[in-house]
Amino acid sequence: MTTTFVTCPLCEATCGLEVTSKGSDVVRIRGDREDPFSRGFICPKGSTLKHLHVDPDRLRAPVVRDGDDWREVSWDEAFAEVERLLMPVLEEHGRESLGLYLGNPNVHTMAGQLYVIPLVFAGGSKNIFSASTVDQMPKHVSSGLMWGDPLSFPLPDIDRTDYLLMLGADPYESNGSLCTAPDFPGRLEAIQARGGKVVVVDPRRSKTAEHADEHIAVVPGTDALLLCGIAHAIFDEGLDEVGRLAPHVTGVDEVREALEEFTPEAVAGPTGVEAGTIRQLARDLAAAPAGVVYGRIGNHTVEFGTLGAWAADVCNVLTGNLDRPGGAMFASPPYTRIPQGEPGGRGFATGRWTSRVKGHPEVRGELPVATLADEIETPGDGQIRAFLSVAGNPVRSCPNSERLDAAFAGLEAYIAVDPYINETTRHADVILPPPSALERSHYDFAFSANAVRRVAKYSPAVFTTDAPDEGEILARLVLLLMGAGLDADTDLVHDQVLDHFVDRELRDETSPIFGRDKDEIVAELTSLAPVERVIDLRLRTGSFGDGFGADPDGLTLTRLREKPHGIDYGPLVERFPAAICTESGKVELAPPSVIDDLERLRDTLARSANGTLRLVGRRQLRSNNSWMHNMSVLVKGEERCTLLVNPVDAAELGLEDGSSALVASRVGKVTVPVEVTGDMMKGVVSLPHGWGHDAPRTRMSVAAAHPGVNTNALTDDGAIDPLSGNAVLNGIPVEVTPARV
Ligand SMILES: Nc1nc2c(c(=O)[nH]1)N[C@H]1C(S)=C(S)[C@@H](COP(=O)(O)OP(=O)(O)OC[C@H]3O[C@@H](n4cnc5c(=O)[nH]c(N)nc54)[C@H](O)[C@@H]3O)O[C@H]1N2
Ligand SMILES: Nc1nc2c(c(=O)[nH]1)N[C@H]1C(S)=C(S)[C@@H](COP(=O)(O)OP(=O)(O)OC[C@H]3O[C@@H](n4cnc5c(=O)[nH]c(N)nc54)[C@H](O)[C@@H]3O)O[C@H]1N2
Ligand code: SF4
Ligand SMILES: [Mo]
Repeated sequence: MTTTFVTCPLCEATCGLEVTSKGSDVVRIRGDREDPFSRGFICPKGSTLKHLHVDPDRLRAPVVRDGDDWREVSWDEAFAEVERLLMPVLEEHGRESLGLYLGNPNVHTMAGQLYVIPLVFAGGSKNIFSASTVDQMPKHVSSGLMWGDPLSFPLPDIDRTDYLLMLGADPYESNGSLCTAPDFPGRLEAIQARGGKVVVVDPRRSKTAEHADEHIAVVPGTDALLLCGIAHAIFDEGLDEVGRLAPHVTGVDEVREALEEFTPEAVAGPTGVEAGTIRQLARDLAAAPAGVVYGRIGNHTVEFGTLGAWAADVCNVLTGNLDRPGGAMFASPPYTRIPQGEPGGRGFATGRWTSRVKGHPEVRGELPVATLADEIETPGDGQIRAFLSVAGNPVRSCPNSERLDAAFAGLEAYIAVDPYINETTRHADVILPPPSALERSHYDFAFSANAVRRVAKYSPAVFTTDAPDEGEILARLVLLLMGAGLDADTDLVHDQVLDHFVDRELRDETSPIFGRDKDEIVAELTSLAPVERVIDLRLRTGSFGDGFGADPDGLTLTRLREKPHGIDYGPLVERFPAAICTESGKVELAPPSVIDDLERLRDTLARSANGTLRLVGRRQLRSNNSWMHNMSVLVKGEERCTLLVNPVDAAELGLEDGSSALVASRVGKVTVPVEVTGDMMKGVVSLPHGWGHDAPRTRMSVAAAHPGVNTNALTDDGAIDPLSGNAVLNGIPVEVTPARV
């Protein structure tokens, strides 16, 4: 029996797992009680790493499409086929004819962290799309505009806060997002146990809302208005006290002025939240020794996503809670250093180029995935004809996905890096499957950079495999796209990845290896595998690193491996003002583009809460976006893909619990079982996403037996938050009628 301690790569919580194996079999997976961060917590998905590993539907070898069937081929044949199909299209139609979609699991793999950027460069196309524009792009934009760094998310410091106002997040099901905190529910209960308060704003009484001290039902899509009302009340009642950061914040008066019309009384109608409640929220936030406003999916994937993301932080700044313990803190993962010195930097801008068909501005180098079908379908120079997807299922994850499905069917060449033949990859010509999560090592660069504690953990691979790892697969694609041919050595790419990180350190005056000899540094890393070299380099140059000799007792990958449960370096620390990298060197509370966009929000003050029925989404503990419905342990039991309907609405619409409803939107319709529940706000219905596994030519036999329906057949690709390009996935106007069966 062998025991291996690893980080679960399935969601953002990064729980420590204890994996017991015998030979090539997994005997047991349970929570690692000695993991200093997750302390034994595990959700029902964690142990399914075993089921994923043994799933017969998971591809072990590349497949090439052969009419309606698939043919297993060797890796060499597969890459030869990729070259044969892809390169002529790019040669004839130019680089812009290549589209890329980078899906959610890329943030959970080392390959995604290290090899996707070289892939994007090698592709040479601006037609880059990712899950970010169906998710958190508004928060990147507000963070970029406010403190100059789109990657610095303000994290609710839940372990130390006294007051948490949470909008559009359901961590009892999702285990948290843009806030990595394993056992999020337990940490919320700890706030209550120490006398603090948790308030949840959600049109549905979610499990999280049920456990909160207060649940406030809000009209979908109106959180930005609500938050502006709270900010207004903070000013109005003289509760604004920026505190320590006051000399480093600019734009307070502009915000006060811009929010003049957004009185609690004015926003009460359209949000459905009483003015008195809004004023009380402002008072409670301001009165808490440390409090924080935290918004997630329901505040971001909406019509006013960027405004909502911004307004949440306006409230944090105005109450002195930004970068304050117990407030909204910024992560300081051990593989980075805490900025020192004077604030200021290059700032953040979007719109360096625009999408061809609809002119949407680029944000962080990518275009809104909601416009992907436009780019594939619309003829002309720069039309996408060839496609590469890595770890994504956009035909289920993105708005108006029936249209996207048809668009994918018309591609001239499509290559997917994915372990499954799902609703999207079934359109591929070649599928290149990475090994399972138990067959790769891991260091969570992505989520330790959103974590509420400063943790370091290395996960060795549980099993070895002869198959190429995902970094190797992507490296071969990089070489192909660079025109280096089929026989080029992937070490070229691996070295380029390492070079990038080494060069950055050697140039950085704050690095312990600033100005040192490159060969000497690289020589210390050469005995390691490609990914491990980067991990070692980053740990050694990070806050606790050995600095390649500067601190002989400091952290190295070898020392971290001696602590298989990981190391906890304590709670978050203040980073501002030094970490502010706007051009002004100040926190910009009133970025001009945001203030301009308030005009659009102002127009909604006249909207009434009643009238249109609106569709929202939800997550479920036993489900993970679109790809884990093939695990029978997760999908067994009652049907979970149901339409939640308030009893009053159900009576008006003629729907009964257990009956079928036809849900129709501007772009599509689905027929779905109804669950009548007082948990839903009147006028709002809810469907989970990621379902709809009844498409032909997929290979997910368990999922196909529990298909559910695709909610993104209803979401509208024409609706986009203009500042971030994020899709609007919540608050979709729908009509619901009894379905004739
Ligand atoms: N209506 C609605 N739609 C939504 C959302 C919503 O709330 N409502 N949420 C959105 C959000 S937040 C997100 S992040 C997106 C997610 O949507 P996607 O980016 O499409 O990601 P997944 O659905 O998680 O699909 C993951 C794919 O990656 C594959 N995969 C799994 N592990 C690996 C691996 O290690 N390597 C590789 N190469 N592939 C792997 C799986 O087989 C699957 O095909 O969905 C979005 N869509
Ligand atoms: N089990 C499980 N865990 C997951 C995932 C999963 O698919 N399954 N996906 C992972 C991913 S990729 C992400 S991004 C995170 C997301 O994690 P969360 O942000 O916690 O997302 P959800 O659980 O979808 O919670 C969103 C909540 O917003 C509410 N809502 C909808 N519209 C509105 C609105 O307009 N205003 C307000 N205030 N609320 C609204 C919904 O009712 C729902 O309760 O979860 C991650 N964890
Ligand atoms: S909460 Fe997330 S990280 Fe933890 S075991 Fe479940 S899926 Fe894995
Ligand atoms: Mo996500």
